[in-house]
Amino acid sequence: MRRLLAFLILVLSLALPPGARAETGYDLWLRYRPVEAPWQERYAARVTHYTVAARPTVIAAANELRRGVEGMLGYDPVWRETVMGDGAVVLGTGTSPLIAPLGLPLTQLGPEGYLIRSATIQGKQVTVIAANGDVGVLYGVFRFLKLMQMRQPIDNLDISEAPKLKLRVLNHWDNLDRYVERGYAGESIWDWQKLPGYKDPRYVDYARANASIGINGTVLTNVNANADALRPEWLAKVKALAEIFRPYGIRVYLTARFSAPIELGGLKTADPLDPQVAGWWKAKVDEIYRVIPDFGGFLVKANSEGQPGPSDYKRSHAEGANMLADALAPHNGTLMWRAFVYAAENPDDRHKQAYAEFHPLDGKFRDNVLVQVKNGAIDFQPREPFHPLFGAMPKTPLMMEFQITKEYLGFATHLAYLGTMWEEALQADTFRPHKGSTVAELLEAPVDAKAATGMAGVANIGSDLNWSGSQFDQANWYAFGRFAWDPEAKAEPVARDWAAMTWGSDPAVTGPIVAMMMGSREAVVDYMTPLGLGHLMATGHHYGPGPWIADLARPEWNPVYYHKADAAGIGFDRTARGTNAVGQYAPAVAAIFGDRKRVPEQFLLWFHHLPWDYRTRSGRILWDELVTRYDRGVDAVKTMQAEWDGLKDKVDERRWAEVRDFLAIQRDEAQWWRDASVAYFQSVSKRPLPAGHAAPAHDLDWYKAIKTPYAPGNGK
Ligand code: BDP
Repeated sequence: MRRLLAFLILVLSLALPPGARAETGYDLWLRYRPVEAPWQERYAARVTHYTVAARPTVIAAANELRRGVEGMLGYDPVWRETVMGDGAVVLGTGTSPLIAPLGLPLTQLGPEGYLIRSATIQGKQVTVIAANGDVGVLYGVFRFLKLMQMRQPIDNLDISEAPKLKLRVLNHWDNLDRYVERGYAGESIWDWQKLPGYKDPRYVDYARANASIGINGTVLTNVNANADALRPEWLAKVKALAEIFRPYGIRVYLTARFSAPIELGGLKTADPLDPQVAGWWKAKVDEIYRVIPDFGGFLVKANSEGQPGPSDYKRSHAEGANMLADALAPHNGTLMWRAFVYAAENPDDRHKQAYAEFHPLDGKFRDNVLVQVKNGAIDFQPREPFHPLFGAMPKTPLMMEFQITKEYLGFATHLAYLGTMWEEALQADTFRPHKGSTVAELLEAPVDAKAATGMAGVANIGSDLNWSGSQFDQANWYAFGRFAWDPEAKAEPVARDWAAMTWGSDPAVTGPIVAMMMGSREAVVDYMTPLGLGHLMATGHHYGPGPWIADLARPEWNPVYYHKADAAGIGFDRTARGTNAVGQYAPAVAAIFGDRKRVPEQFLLWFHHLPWDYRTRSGRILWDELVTRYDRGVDAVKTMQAEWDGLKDKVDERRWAEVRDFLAIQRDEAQWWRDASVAYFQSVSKRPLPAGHAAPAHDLDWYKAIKTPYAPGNGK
């Protein structure tokens, strides 16, 4: 009997469709699950064997091709020295003997672009994946595999692609003890303690995933920097990672603590104009390049939130940055200098401080400096207008900084696809120098021929099995790569690509998933900070609502500073009558933002303080509109739950259940946000809830009493 049972179990398990085996999400969007008929046959005819030269990056490309074909088509395409028949995939640069005679138009593709073409070589039908540099070949292979993942034809190809930005980097806010600041996916994947002796195979998968979306740099350490990362024993660990990443076209960068000459060098000062200080940095940089010849450079957070910097010595950000840039320049290193500054001593609107400090420095930075600007002027809120520095420093290379990790958007459990947020920021019209000058365009156009361009994303990667803390947060890592490659990208097709590769190409699966993703960030905005509110999170860890908080040391750390609700109304007056932050934008933009009738309603309370009975565009008064939006956010989460329920048997059980449970957490927390916020604002507005909107489940004190001191990610 027992044997019969065992036999039955065996038969049943063999009968399971392959997609049904438990998946953890570790494979990300590179799942390469078997392709069904008739695609299997069509693809297989086109991938019978491949040719490639023996160089590390093209070998990595070939290995990825083999992995993908093995997974999707069920066989290992063999390597051949040359084209042996139809179906060869020819990988190489324009100079490789099989490709050169084709005279492909590669020049305009730059060092990282690629071309995929169906061609005839020696009378055989082949697919050529060609580039100027080996990394382009690797990118091309990922694209070729994506066609199959997306069930698109591969027989008549003519694709050419090149990245629009030069630097596409992740910023890991990872401490040396593996704690990740604002990390919700476990601890740092850099197992420093075991490096360089043990190299976790996961590092290779990290590199593959990044290369698949064109990321070409990674800052390994936290912006709140620790000088110890620059010590020789640490550089040996960094070198080990650099060697693993190199074949994948990824350079490593470190954060540089501005006071390192004091902490490591024993100097009395870190004054950037002191020759000893400059000498120390030069020697340190030379040492780093001896260890890591293709080291990318530094990222620096200076004079911001307690970090040391040039202002400690009454020097400007340009003086500080240039000193480091000069040390890096002989090695072609890049310095990314953050514009995220605001000071406790400065009573001016925090929104205005970075602009005030950096705008006068336009044109004063060295060529190899990129000033790294967050998308908005405050701090990665669920919604912010674009940063006024974009377009305001035409002589300075600016790079975008987005936050992939969801510090302010519900940590790992809330489903919030950030592609829509990034598209919104990148498509914002700065009107500088003219109407139609979008943020994306400014990022793409180098200020001069040699100047760098770039985009940084604060990583959401950690030691969790699924890398990002949730299945859906992988989409944000993926989307970041896509937007960094092409700032003109659109959120919806990017979501569609990710959904098909990650969950399966069946439109009955991708349709609902894309719909969920596209509305998800707006839902968070609605249940946390609707109508242009911002920064209303609880203190420190930023987990959950805290709009009532008013007792923190620095005024701009308090939520009340941001919403300014009182008996008369709510909102931050940043018009000319208020702080005049609108004056930092181009006049045409200032005219829109500064006019309560013209400002997009999504920024209404960001720029205006308005009476509770102000008539909004829906016809409702402001108070009623606010409550309506909070409820809309909660309802949107319920809709996502229903959509996900409908996918129960269409995706693998384990990932499906994880998402279901996370959505339930999100629903509860959305309700918490809504109820706590409505209870608080009602205590100020003293207005009744509009008809049909339920009273919060508890009184305000109940929400105020909630304390979650162990919420993850808090800076240490
Ligand atoms: C804030 C984070 C803080 C970071 C800071 C930054 O709360 O942990 O150190 O940004 O970007 O959003 O430097």
